Amino acid sequence: MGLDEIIISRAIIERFMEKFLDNLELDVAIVGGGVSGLVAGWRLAQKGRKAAIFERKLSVGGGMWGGGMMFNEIVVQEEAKHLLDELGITSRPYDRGYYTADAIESTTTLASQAMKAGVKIFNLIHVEDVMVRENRIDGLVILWTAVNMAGLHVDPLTIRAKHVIDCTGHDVEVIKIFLRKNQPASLKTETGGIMGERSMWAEVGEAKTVEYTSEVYPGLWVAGMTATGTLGTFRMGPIFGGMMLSGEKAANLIDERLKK
Ligand code: 48F
Repeated sequence: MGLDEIIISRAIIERFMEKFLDNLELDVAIVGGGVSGLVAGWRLAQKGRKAAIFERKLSVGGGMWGGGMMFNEIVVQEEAKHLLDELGITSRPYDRGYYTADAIESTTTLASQAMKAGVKIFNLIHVEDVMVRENRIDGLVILWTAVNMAGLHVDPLTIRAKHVIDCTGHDVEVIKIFLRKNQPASLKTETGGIMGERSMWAEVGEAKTVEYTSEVYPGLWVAGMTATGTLGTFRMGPIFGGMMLSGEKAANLIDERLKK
């Protein structure tokens, strides 16, 4: 066949715009395409919910690519092994309930399964704010990452969502922005504010991160390291079961809520 550059350009623009327009109104907007965000998106899409992930970087996967200190293997504990199996990620038993998996296979398979389940991923988009209506989160304010990096004076666009999950990891980005812009709003935490991440203690950190995965303000949820940092517990380091279980828990809780 002959190739026409303009047809190629038109195909990209039209198909992207179709996808983008179709995702302006969502059941769930997930901020951050790292481990917890991808698992949450995967599970929500499996349950038939309209969910999309907004990731500011070129690639999704967050902290999973690099394993521990760039040794590209991840460790997952027994409690989350069912998720590796369900996703089709090859794992190997290591010792008494610990499993290892290749970090690249884990990341690419998770992203692929999330997309195949039906979640849409928009990369290169920075979430810079939320929309709030009558004491409830109403959606996201988004801008191209490149615009943000260049410091250009360009106004953003918006996504309406019934629920927003902050899966931005250690940065706790959406929660921070929300608190800064909506004083005197407070979160469902001990102080009403961000409790802060503590030093490393894998066992407690993993369990608490899953326990703390919750709605901290009407319509605003925390999962993954954002739950760790918002409700305040120990970091867990290079073990990924808690992140995966946290994403799954957020999806299940929101799905239940959407049924009401
Ligand atoms: O860091 P990340 O994977 O978060 P997570 O799901 O998992 C944490 C683990 O990777 C690891 C760990 C435990 O094993 O300690 O660090 O909690 O993914 C966070 C994603 O959010 C994106 C960021 O680029 C990354 O891919 N992100 C952060 N801020 C924004 C954002 C933002 N404002 N807008 C869009 N994406």
